Amino acid sequence: MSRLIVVSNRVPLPDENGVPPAGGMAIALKAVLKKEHGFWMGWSERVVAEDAPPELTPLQDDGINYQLVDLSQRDLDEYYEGFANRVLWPIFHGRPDLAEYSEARRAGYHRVNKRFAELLNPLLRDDDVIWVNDYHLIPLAEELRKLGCSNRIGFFLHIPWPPADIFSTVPKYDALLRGLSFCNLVGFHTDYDLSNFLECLNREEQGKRIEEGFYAAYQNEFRCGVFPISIDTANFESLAENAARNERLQVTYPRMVGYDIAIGVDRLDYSKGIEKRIVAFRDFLRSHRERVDKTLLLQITPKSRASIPAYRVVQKDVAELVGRVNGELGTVDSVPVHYINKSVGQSELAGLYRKARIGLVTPLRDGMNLVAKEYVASQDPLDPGVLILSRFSGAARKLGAAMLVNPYDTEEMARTMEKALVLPRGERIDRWRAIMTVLREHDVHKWCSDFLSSLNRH
Ligand code: GDG
Repeated sequence: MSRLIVVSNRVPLPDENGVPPAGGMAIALKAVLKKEHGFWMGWSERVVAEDAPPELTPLQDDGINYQLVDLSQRDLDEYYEGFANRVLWPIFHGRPDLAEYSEARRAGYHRVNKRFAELLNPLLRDDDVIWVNDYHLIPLAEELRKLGCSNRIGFFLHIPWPPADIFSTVPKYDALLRGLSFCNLVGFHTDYDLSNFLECLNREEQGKRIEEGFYAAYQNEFRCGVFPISIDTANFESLAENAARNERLQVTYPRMVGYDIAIGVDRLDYSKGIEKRIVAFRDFLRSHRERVDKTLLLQITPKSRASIPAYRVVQKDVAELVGRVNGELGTVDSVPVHYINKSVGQSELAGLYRKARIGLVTPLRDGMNLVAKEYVASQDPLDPGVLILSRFSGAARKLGAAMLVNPYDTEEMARTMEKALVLPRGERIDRWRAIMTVLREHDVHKWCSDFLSSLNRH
């Protein structure tokens, strides 16, 4: 029987408190792995000496087999934090001005991908199917092929693929395009990402469409496709429905009763548009003074990549902005922006989504954005809140029934907040139903099975 081998930088093991990760992707892939008896390979989160011999540590948790790779501090600095998060992440999100390229980082990225391949290859059986996830591991398929691996390899990109002019600001970008051509299937969230990728191939005069969905480049032939990721919709619906019993929510929510809540939930990242959202909220309150003391923005923002300078800047800027807005519009007994710089539990989060009249999901650029989908799935069907969604998120492509906004236009966002708050219940229900039809048909299990059946097809 063929096995599924999932490879990603991080693996979904429980945290130090034994809490399993809440992400839909982990839930869906774990369900498939349980059936197909494969394993999940990724970084062990252990940092070892540079001269430690490379080895894999097997581990079992919750019925899933893992194979874990240790990395040295230099590996992390160059591969993970360096090339992946300081070069690829900003450029793929349209911010080449924030990229901090160095040749050492690029070399470290390729070195760690090669090491992943050398460790994985001896474990493979002939009919294993390999699913590589995300921008950390773009060169992995090529490294595996160099070692003689002829297994089926699929790659899925969780972040946007940028337009060709932006992509080509990555020094030696050609190696990334060539690397992906060694896969059998390359998957993206949206048609736009796919067409950007194909444009990059064409510019190199490498890419050629052979037939629908099949392409040739760098002497390789491979399939490309669009697979919009989603959430475990049914699970989120019942989580939100039952959240009223959540102990934390029973303590926190009573303090917000009587307020119209707008909720934002994002890792603290410059791509998420948090500052422009707060400015828009401030402008909305400035032009609707009657709503001050009656409306609050609950911004839940766990820290992320705090050792990277661009992230420290956004952390400081957001905190200062929140202080200024609360200073200007707060009163003795109320503050307009509740800014929480840490993570909250998933059941409490689902309960807070349900209580919020507005879901504010306004990234400047986002591959998909799962928060948008979680917010809608958490609503009370008889009295749902309204999703305000950035046009530049992958989610906007299928969720046209949300109120779509340009996240750079803070005045438009402010006006849309007022419109959302006065939207009649009938229209809120219509919009909610239209989105739920999409989310129920296209949940994360469908994402997973669509990708795997395309990978297994020939
Ligand atoms: C990347 C792409 C793409 C956040 N804060 C808390 C919390 N979260 C959870 C949310 C959601 C997840 O984290 C964030 O997912 P997103 O999709 O919004 O964003 P990224 O982390 O940037 O993910 C993105 C995704 O990959 C999948 O392909 O959609 O475009 O950038 O699930 O709920 N969860 C809890 N507490 C928090 O405080 N429990």
